[in-house]
Amino acid sequence: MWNEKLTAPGNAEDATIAEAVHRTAAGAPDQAPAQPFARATPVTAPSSAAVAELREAILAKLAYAIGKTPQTARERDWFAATALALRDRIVDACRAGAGQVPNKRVYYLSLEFLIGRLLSDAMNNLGLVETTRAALRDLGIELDSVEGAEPDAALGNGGLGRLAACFIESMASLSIPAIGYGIRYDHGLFRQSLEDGWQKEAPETWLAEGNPWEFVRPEATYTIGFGGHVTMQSVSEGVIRRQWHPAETVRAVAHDVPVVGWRGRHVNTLRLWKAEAETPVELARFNGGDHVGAVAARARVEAISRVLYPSDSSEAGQELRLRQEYFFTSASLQDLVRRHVGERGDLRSLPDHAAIQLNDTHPAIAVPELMRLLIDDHGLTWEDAWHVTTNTLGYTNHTLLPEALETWSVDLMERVLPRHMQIIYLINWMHLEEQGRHGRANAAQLASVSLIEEANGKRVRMGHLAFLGARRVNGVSALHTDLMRSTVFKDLHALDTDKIVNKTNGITFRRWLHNCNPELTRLAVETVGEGVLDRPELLTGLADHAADAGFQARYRAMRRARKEALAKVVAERTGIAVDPESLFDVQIKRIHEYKRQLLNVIETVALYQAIKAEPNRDWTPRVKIFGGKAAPSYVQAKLIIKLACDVARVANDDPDVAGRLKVVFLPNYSVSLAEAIIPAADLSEQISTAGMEASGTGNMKLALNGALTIGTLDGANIEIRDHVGPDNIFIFGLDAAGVQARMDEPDYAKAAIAASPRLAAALDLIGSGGFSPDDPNRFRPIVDSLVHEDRYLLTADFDDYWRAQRAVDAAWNDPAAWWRKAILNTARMAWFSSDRSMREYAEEIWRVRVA
Ligand code: 26V
Repeated sequence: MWNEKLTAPGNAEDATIAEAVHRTAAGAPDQAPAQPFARATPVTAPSSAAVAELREAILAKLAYAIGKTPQTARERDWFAATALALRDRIVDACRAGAGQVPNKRVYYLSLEFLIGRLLSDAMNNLGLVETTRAALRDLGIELDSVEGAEPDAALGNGGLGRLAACFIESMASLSIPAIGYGIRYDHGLFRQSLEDGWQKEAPETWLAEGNPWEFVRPEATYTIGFGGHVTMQSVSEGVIRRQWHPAETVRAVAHDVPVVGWRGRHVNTLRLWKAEAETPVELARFNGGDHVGAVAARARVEAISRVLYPSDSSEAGQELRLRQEYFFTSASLQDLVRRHVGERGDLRSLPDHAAIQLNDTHPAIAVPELMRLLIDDHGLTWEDAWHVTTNTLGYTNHTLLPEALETWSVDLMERVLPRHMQIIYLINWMHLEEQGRHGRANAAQLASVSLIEEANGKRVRMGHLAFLGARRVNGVSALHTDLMRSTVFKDLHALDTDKIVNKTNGITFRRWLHNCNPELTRLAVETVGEGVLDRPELLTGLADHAADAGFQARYRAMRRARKEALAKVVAERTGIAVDPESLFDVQIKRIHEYKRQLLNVIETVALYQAIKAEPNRDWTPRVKIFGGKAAPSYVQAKLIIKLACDVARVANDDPDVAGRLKVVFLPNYSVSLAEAIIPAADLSEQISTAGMEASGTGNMKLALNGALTIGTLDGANIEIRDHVGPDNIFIFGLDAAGVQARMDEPDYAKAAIAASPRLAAALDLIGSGGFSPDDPNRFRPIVDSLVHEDRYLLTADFDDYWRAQRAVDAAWNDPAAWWRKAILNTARMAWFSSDRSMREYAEEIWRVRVA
């Protein structure tokens, strides 16, 4: 089914660009802007019958599902009515393929799905963008404002959660039968505001007015246990059955969000679990007058799906987090086991019909949980259960940072999941025995591969557990996968050298090109043909036009329009006026020391000083744009945000640098804000300490949209360089091996600062209160941590970063060369589609056929 036919319009310098200049990308005050442009697909007017039909469907939803009239409806009501009408179309698409049981399904278990808005995705994939626009316009409503009324589903922290969202969309687009399993958090990632430059967090409330996309499935409810004890019972000669008697239980209720793939060909399900108490209220207590106590137990168990943990490293070790992990993993496994038994009967054939992918170690408790379900509930032998488990599970690692590697104390595990701890001990015992049989029994070797770490109290290593339980373990970029083999998993890798494979991340082009950048998409369609919407590799055809002045002009016009729109967003949200003629230099991602926003801020300070010293040089005008959230407990990251804001205030107010340098920290970075920023970026900052960023995916989104990357040889940056070519990217700094070597040098930071007068001067100004006259010592901790430790090698890379930035300035001053590079980036990024990633997983990990 494909509803709207795309044809290239004759008039290339189309109205949408001019339109964008005049329209404010508003959105609700606290929300990200709606996409302020017409979509690239399609250009021909939709049929009037199709428009009328959808219009009537929306009106009916408004009346009968929302209970409003067009006169009383708010934008949010129009959004809900439109979403419900489109959801019906998704259900129709779903029913077209219903009835057949697929041979094999993929189950993607992820504690995070950072989805963002769904309306534009649904419209675009159903081919109904223009039909919806026209239907709403008939009713006097603008699609842009309806889109702006949809809250982001921010059920994730950053890269890992956004990757899961891209993958689920790609699987639907490739017709890979799949279910994504996660948690339906009442409150997603916190809302960030900046009070005098200090990050403040407020709860996020995406469900405040309900969620029109979801279906509640009370019939898919499972009981999840916690605590209690385990009994043994002899069932026959030599056969002992263990039974877990949990002290506490909670119900997991399925909420399904349909995910429609490209061209509406296939629909998958995102099944999110909500925790509900078995007993909503203890009536006797309530009637006895204890109204609060009567619901206390309920509040305790329902806390499990209340809030997303807002950290993407450390802070592990909290019981609620472990309960969240077990809750969603157990519900998902019970659900898929029940489905398999219903469809096939015998659980020993599970590996033939199910591939379960663990998104990081958060669902690693799946290893003992699947064993428990198979053995205790379904009577399989240990050997059969282990065979099923290790042929069904796959594990993706997303970080090697020590503080982000999950471990759980044995004490806590024994208290919360006593039966699982028994199973883990047995897995470990057999695993270590096996080492002995292979003559690898020395204490150090055994300690390094053991599931139990004994260094600081006994703890279960969840990465090791996932590794042993999985058939394949993958990293997310070539470098990251190599480092997995040579560092954290070195000894486990030696036991089975085929187990670790690489699957470089990708991004869905539907959202990160077609939806967020319709002008560029249209330009691509007009230049290389409509097939590019299905086969991104056709983008390479743009390379033939990269040096063409006319084509460059159109590419620039696209960027210019998006920069003007972003400038309006910046003005609305920060009050700062930025000039779209300037180079827009963008660093958008979680705030983390290893991502080195601080390196960028220090370079900004050095640039500020240089401009003030030589105001009459022809400086390249730049706007430095930052966006990102810090974990609420991450003191240093919050101080870096404050520094960026203080530098911004001083630089933006200084007439000496006016017209040359502006600094902006955009608050409350989100998926929808990313959709507004990325098409407007000229320069993409990917400057992590080499070896520390597993892959990055923002780097791919920005390069696809034609921002040039300034970056280190880290994560997928290396593969991006390989694709776009070394002349079309600005690489600087130490590589991963260089970082390792430098870390072993004593006092390397002091030496680097002494050798760089520019760095020393910038640090002096920051450390002496140059940006914080009200509190001159405010940033001392930042400067001190650089001088005394510099764990992230900022000082080592600073001079080369400065050099690379000046190379960027020079390149910007040669527009024909700059735009050629930008176009070549777009032309050569097709490989980074998450469709490619998903095909690779399907073939090499899941062994499912892709049509
Ligand atoms: C760890 C923890 C530790 C306990 C507290 C909560 C929590 C939450 C998340 C994590 C792991 C975060 C790992 C992560 O997000 N990695 C990112 O994954 C992206 C997708 O593969 C990748 O592009 C980024 O480079 C990588 O940092």
